[in-house]
Amino acid sequence: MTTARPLVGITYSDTAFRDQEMRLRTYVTRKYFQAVQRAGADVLLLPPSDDGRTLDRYLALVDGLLLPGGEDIDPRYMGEEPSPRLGLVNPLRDTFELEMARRAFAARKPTLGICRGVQVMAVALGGKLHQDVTTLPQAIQHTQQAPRWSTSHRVRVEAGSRLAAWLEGTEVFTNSFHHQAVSVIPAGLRPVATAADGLVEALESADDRVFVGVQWHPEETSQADDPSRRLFANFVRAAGKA
Ligand SMILES: [Mn+2]
Repeated sequence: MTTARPLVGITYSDTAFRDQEMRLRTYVTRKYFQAVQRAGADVLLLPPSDDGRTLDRYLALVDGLLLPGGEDIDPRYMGEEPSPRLGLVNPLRDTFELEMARRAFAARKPTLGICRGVQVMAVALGGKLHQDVTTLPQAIQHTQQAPRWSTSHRVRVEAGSRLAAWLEGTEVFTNSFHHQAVSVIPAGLRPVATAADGLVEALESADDRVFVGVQWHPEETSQADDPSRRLFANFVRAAGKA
C-alpha cells in the first residue's frame, strides 16, 4: 500500500504542429492532463519514440496510460488503402501509440483510450475502423457538435461492464467529435457501449485487465458532468491499485 499519487503517462496528442517560425511543436491539449490531475494523479507526458526500450521504460515508470484523441490512423495498419475521405495521418504517432497500446495490454497496464485512443487500442490488437462514418447510413450525427464541453448524443453502456461501473450507469449523454469509429472488434476486447445508430462508442478488455476506451471526449466535460468525472476518478483509482 503506497500513499503516493498514481502516475499517469499521456502520449502526446498532437505532434505535427508547425509554428510561425517553422519549428515543429509537440503538444498536448490541456484538458487531458487537467482531468487526470483533478482525479488525483500526477501526469507524465510521453514523447513519441520508435525504440521499444523507451516504450518499456515509459510503461515501467507509469501506473496508468492515457491514449488521447487526435489524427486519423493510417489504414495500412488495418490492411486497407486510404479512402478519399481519410483525414490527416501522423506516421510518427501511429507507430508509437500502436506499439504502446500493444505493450500496455501485454503488460496489463491500466489504460484509458479517448477518441483516437480507443481506435488505437482496437487497431493495435488487430481490429479495424470505419475510415469515415459520415458515409454510413447513420441515424445520428457524430461529427459536428459544438461546444465541446456540452454533451449531445446518448450512449447505451452494457450492464455489468467495467465502463458501466466506472460511469455508475448504463446510459450517458456524451459529446461526439469523431468521423472514424471501430468497425471490427479484435480478440481480447469487447464492445461495451453503442450509440442509437449502433456505432461502437466504447471497448474494454474481455478479461480482467483495466483496458478501456471511449469514442467520446470526457476530458472536455469532466468538470461539470458527473459520469465524465467518475470515469477519470475510477481510472486513476485503478491505476493506483495496479
Ligand atoms: Mn459519437
